[in-house]
Amino acid sequence: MYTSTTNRRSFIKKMAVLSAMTAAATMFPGIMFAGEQEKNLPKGGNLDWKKAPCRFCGVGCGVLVGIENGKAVAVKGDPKSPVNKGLCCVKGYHSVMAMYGKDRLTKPLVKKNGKYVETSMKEALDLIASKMKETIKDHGKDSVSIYGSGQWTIPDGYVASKLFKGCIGTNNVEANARLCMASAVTGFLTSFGIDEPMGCYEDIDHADVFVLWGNNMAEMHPVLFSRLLDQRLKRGVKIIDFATRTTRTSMAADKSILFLPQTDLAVANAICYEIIKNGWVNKSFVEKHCNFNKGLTNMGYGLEDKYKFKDKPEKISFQDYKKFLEDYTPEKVEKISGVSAKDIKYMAAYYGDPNKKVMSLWCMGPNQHSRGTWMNNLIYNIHLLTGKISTPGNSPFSLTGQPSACGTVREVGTLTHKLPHGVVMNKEHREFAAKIWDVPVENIDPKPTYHTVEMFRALDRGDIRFMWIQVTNPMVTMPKLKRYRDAAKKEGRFIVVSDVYPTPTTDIADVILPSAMWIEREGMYGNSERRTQYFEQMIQPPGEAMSDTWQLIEVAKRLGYEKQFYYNEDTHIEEIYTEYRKHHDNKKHNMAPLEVLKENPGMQWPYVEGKPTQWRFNSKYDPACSNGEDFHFYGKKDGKAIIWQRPYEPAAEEPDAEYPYWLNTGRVVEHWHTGSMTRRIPVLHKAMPHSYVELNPEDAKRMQIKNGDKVKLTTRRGEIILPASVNQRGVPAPMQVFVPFFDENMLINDITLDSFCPISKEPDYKKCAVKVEKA
Ligand SMILES: Nc1nc2c(c(=O)[nH]1)N[C@H]1C(S)=C(S)[C@@H](COP(=O)(O)OP(=O)(O)OC[C@H]3O[C@@H](n4cnc5c(=O)[nH]c(N)nc54)[C@H](O)[C@@H]3O)O[C@H]1N2
Ligand SMILES: Nc1nc2c(c(=O)[nH]1)N[C@H]1C(S)=C(S)[C@@H](COP(=O)(O)OP(=O)(O)OC[C@H]3O[C@@H](n4cnc5c(=O)[nH]c(N)nc54)[C@H](O)[C@@H]3O)O[C@H]1N2
Ligand code: SF4
Ligand SMILES: [Mo]
Repeated sequence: MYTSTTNRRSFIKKMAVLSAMTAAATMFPGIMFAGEQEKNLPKGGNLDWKKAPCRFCGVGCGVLVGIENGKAVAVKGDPKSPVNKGLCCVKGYHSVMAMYGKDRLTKPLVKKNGKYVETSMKEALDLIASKMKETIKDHGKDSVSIYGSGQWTIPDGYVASKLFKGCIGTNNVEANARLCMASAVTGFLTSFGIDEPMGCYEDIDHADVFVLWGNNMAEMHPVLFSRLLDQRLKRGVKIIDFATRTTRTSMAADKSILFLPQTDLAVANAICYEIIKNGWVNKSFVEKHCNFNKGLTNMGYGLEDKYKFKDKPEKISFQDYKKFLEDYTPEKVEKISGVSAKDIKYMAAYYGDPNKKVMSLWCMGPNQHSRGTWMNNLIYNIHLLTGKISTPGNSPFSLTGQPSACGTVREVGTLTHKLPHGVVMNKEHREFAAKIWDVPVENIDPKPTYHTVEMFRALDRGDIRFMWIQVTNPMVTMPKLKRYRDAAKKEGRFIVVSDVYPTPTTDIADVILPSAMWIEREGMYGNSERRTQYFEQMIQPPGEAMSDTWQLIEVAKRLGYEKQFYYNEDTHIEEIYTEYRKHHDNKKHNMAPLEVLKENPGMQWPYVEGKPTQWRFNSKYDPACSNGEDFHFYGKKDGKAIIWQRPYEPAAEEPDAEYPYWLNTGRVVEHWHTGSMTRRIPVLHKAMPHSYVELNPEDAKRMQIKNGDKVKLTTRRGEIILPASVNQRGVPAPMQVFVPFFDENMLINDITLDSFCPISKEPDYKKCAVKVEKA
């Protein structure tokens, strides 16, 4: 059991004061260096330090958690971790406090006559199982669904997929990574035929130039960003921030280049135009290793229910591609994008210089984009044309957001069309999974059902009647939220929410299950660089809180799947991981055994003959290469990567006379997403107590809005009032505003748009049209 309330409060207070002092003393905002981390350790304590991956972002820092009398009381960066080499950021440093908020959920709650009533875990699980049975009987197997998370551990996602896809036989399995990494996945699949980055963080130590394609790395991937800054001190590397808004990242960069929202498509094509025009194409690489394709255009934006799209790839010649790029001369693109032809040529010259190694980094800018798959393809085009790929320092690197978006969603395959090793549409993949899951192959449905936005639309229509939500807070994070909140509240819907705190999502639940969090249970996460990291259970969860994995196993057994869910309570995590590894038992994806994970600060896959693979597709490093050449893009049948012809197309909703501004949304360094955890960490909450709308100073002046004044934002979906932020942390370009989404009291998603990339189905949270007025 965890600490008593009084102890906990005084502990949190003490930590808050101490850490506020150190945070202010750090050289770089948000980073905690080793010396500073040590200064705050409880005096005279006898801490037992245990290793874990950080709870928060996809960087996946290795941390050491200090345990004293059954409580987690301190965190420091693990000097042995090659990811962070002893550093950690403010979120990681304070992460243990997120487990000790005073309103932690400790008992199951069941809604009876509009009120939540405490019940036992056994009764709550019985109720969930009987509701599922009843719903399947009355409405068919595709009326029950699970909506999970990139913050699920690998075992959580694995048992969810096995239960729903393998046993119940519905592909109604989705995760919040659809809102986050889906475009990265379809980008990889279309360009290379296989998911996840070819390179690794060590690329940072070799690259000469870093181009950030619309991500605020200083705030969102702070420890990795500090590695870039460190290389600049040591080797004078260049950092270019190519973005729509001036952020801390832009301020720290050597050069900040601003473009108009959505026009990154045009600029990327202009860079390719320059590369070809100036003879910077790596001809032998392109001839040996690349094909050229075009796909359908004018794809739409997914705004209507049951929207379907299937691309029709067609081979084209290099000459066709060259001709297509004539529409994208730097001079023409300057007019669309607001980026000067000179700056476009400046970026192209770095990519084109054979003596410069270039690392491109991106996250939500290119992914949450109505042409997100295309944006990912276009960045790969630049690296493929110049042959700057899969070698140390030459690296198109798609950063992931959540601690296990790669590990649990992409690798375990917790998306409607996916299986751990492949896709539901493929007969061999189904047979392979069914054998490991010990279910009849006919159980696995060959047809994908709903991607996330469509899953909530199906709940609204009544096609879905039961939804289990774990480790995600969709009633804050879904776009065009009002529709989906109303949907969840409709008669005849049954919603189960597993969480650690009350949230707007537990507010719409019929059953709330208290979950064990992070090191209160055992598990694994997989980070951006294909590193799988294990953590043991270090402390007891509060009250009746239970791991998400075990909740699912208990329900699976009640549904009659004892044979498939044979796991032993004491050893189930090991059993599940060992079973899971069988899905990836090949040179392209083999995962390290548990003993290796336990001994090391994580291990990268493919893990082949006792060694991790750092650079995939390069025969010098990757044992899966088998074509006898220097490179082998083995994700594609002919071993060649694809350079895609992808045009510029406008956003789903662009500013007009009535709604003249762009609305952009995102995050801040202090808070994790919906703030459910970080707002319960006093020092972080104090540093960033509520949301705001950032305005460009010129716009603010014209509207006579001062910092702190109330501002009304209106879109076609509704309105919201927020305090203005002028000349504070970030500065949007003229006629654009920015709002973070961490504050459940100012739900910006009530007014965002649910348009998505037709290929990835990832919503574009970065763009819609908004009216801005002084309130
Ligand atoms: N402190 C903290 N760290 C986090 C998180 C957190 O909540 N808090 N969340 C984690 C998660 S899950 C994620 S996904 C990442 C997100 O990490 P980021 O992607 O870095 O963060 P965001 O604030 O979502 O997006 C900011 C960027 O979107 C760009 N952008 C806006 N419009 C466009 C456009 O049209 N094109 C392009 N190319 N760029 C555009 C802006 O230029 C800006 O740099 O952060 C992870 N790390
Ligand atoms: N407007 C706007 N909206 C966005 C985005 C944006 O840029 N703009 N970004 C999107 C992106 S990239 C992402 S990744 C999503 C993130 O969206 P969400 O996943 O919805 O947000 P989180 O706050 O991370 O939700 C995690 C929940 O899990 C709970 N929790 C913590 N630990 C545990 C545990 O061990 N077990 C259980 N069961 N629960 C636990 C937390 O209290 C919290 O309620 O938001 C998306 N929404
Ligand atoms: S950078 Fe990310 S993984 Fe590292 S300590 Fe911070 S939140 Fe944790
Ligand atoms: Mo994300």
